[in-house]
Amino acid sequence: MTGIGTTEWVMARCDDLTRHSARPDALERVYLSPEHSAANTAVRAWMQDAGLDTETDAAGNIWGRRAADGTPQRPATPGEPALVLGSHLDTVPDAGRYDGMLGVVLAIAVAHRLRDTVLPFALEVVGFSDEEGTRFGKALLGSCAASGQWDPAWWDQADAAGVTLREAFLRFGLAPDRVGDAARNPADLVGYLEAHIEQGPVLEAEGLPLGYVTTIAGARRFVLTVTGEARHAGGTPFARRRDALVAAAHLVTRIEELARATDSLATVGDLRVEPGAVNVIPGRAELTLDLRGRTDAGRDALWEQIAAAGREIAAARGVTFEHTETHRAPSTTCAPQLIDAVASGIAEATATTSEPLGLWSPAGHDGMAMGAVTDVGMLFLRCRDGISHHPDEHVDAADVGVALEAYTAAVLALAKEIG
Ligand code: HGY
Ligand code: MN
Ligand code: MN
Repeated sequence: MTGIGTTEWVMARCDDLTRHSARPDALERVYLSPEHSAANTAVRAWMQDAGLDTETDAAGNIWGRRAADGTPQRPATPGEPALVLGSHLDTVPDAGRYDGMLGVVLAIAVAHRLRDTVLPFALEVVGFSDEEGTRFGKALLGSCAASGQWDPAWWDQADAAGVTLREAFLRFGLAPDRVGDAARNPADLVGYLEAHIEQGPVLEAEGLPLGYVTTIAGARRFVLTVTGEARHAGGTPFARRRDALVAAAHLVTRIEELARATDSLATVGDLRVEPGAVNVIPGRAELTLDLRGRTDAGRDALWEQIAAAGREIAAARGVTFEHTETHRAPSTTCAPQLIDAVASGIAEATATTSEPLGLWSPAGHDGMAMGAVTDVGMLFLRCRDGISHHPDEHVDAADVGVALEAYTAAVLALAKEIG
């Protein structure tokens, strides 16, 4: 592969990965899909071009590894702790091409740049298979498997077509009862260092191409169900109605009111109504709720207020309110040693004397799972107008070039520190 490890190569690979989509008109690549398999195949080849031996683990994550002396080595080879670089390859519906994918491709490029450099640790690159949780609800499934946090209760989560996670595993060629084999031994890990677009406006507002992450916001996700009575839109006077959609609409605006009064964030991303006919009063409304906060306590306090509001609205409108939690991940503080390495990498790459900027990430990342087994650090890249989870997601090639230098320098700074 010509130019491997260059900015042009990185940008072109992110473009390549947009080919592996479930839709011809938009980018959508979910866990255990044919597109997931195709993306893994493409990334595996690029890892091998970068001098890594590769393997798909028992949860569908794609890994590459080289030993400390630079020789290709089977991923998860015990005995030589590894620094893991990487991000995720799955997407939200109608996604941008950099959320996740840029981090995986940058990690491969850094591995190539260091292929002839002896390090005090092995180097691994991972493409996690399900950070978004788009298909089954629970997010971070790939990194939860890698960090030994798989919960058997997840097997029965089903996608929109009713295919359970267990069934999807089998169809993908994975063995559900072997998912535990993906768990990495903490003793075999030096740390997890991810590069990712900021997915927010701060770096652009500060006029900076890069920053380091201090903490990643903790997240919880729910399905909220409001049940009333489906009735004739003409024959049912208002006094007799138990309209699930009107009650849900009140709840949606109440959720925003409550969240705006805190420093947490709440989003209702999807609302489905049954039976969904123009002349039938909705009998059932199902909403998704995404909650995240600077602290888990703040996030959880907001949830208690939202649940209380749901109960109040249900009582007032004669409907029922139920909730199911589908995902929870703790706020994660990045390790000082990795923060120092990333900050020194940024300082070297941007040749500035000013202190690199540290910022918290309201966006979730695989580091929230990997933090259970190893130190976590993140390098953020500026993205235009903070846009993400949208096809207009954009990074400047110049910023990617600086990130390549900073990411490489961060690995070398850590090597020097540890070596
Ligand atoms: O939802 C998030 O914050 C991440 O993009 N999965
Ligand atoms: Mn995302
Ligand atoms: Mn992401």
